[in-house]
Amino acid sequence: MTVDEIAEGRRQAFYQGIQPLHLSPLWTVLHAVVTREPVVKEVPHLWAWRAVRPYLEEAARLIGTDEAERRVLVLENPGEVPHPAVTQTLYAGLQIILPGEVARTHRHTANALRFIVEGEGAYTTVDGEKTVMRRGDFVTTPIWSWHDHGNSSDQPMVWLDGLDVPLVNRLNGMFGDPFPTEVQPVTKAPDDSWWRWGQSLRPVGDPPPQARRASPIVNYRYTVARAALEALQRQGDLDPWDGIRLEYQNPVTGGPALPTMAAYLQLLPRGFRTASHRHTSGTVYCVVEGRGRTWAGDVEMRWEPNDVFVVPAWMPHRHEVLGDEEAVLFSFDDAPVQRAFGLYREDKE
Ligand code: 1HN
Repeated sequence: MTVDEIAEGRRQAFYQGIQPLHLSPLWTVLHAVVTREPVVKEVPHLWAWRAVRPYLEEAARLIGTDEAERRVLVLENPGEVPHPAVTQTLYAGLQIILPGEVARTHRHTANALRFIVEGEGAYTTVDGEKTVMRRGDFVTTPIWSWHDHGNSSDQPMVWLDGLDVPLVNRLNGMFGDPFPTEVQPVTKAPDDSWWRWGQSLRPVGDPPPQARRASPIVNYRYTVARAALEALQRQGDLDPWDGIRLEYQNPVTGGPALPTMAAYLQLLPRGFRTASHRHTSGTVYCVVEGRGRTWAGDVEMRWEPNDVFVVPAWMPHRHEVLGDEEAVLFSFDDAPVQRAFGLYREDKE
C-alpha cells in the first residue's frame, strides 16, 4: 500500500466512525454546497392547453368539488422539485369548477393567486369580498385570508392557481383552517377593494403601508391591465428583454401583489423577438393572446392561448412572437423573496 492509500483508508475509517454521532465532514461536499452559480434542478416545461383541457373535463366527471375541496390538476415539474411544485419555491395548478359547484371556504398561510383562463361568471370570495371573475382577471388570495369559490354561471370556469406552497413548506410555515360554514358570508360590496385602494386613493385612517404586505385588491381586471399595455404599445417604448411588461402592484406599498410572489402582464408586439436574459427568480407563464415560442436554455417551447410554461431560475430565455397577432403573457415569479434577502440577480445579454 502506498502512503496515500494508507492515509485515505484512515480517513474513510474516520468518516465511518463519526457517522453514528450524526457527524459528517464538510470538506468532502463543500464544493457542491458553495457553487459558482445556482445549481437549478427544475426544468423548462410547457403544458399545452389542448392536451390538458380534456383531462380537466374528465376530472370534473370523476370527482365533485364537495369531495375534492379543490379540483385541481397540479403542474408538476418533470425535474427535481419537492412535489407538488412547478419550481423549487412555486406551485401551479389548473382548477376547474362547474356550474352549481362550490369549493368550500378555508384559509392557509400559503399565499395564492389566480389567473382566469376560461369562462365568465364564477366567483371567489376573499375575506368577505365576492368578485365575479372573467377571463384574464388576476385575483389575489393573500396569506390567511378566508376564500371560497363558486360557479353560478352556466359554463365551466378554469383558472391557473399559483401558490408559494413549496417555499412555505420548506420554512415549516404551513397552517390551514376550514371555515365553520361551506360558503362564507359576503360582507363587502362588489369591487370594494378596487374602489378603496385601486384609484391612487387610500382610505384615511388606513393602517400604515408596512402593515399591508399583501395587496388589498382582490381582483385586478383584465380590461384595465390590457388597456394599459395597449396605451404603452402606442408609444412604442419596448424593453429588449420584456417588451412591455407591467407588474400588478400593491397600491399601498408600491411592492409586489403578494409578499412572496410578483405577477405581471406583458405585451409582445407582432413579430417581436426579445433579447436573452436570465435571473434568479423562476417564472410561470400563462398565454392570454397570440402565439409564439420561448427558448429556455436549449429547450424550445411553442405556445398558444391558455398554454402554461415554466422558465427555471437562472436559465437564459427569450421569446418570439409568431403569426400576425401580438402576444399577451401573464406571469408570476418568486422575485419578492429573492429581493427581500438580497439574492436577486439578473444577467443580460
Ligand atoms: C388552495 O387553497 C386552492 O383555494 C387551490 O383554490 C390550490 C393548492 C395547494 C394548497 C391550497 C384554492 C391549492 C390550495
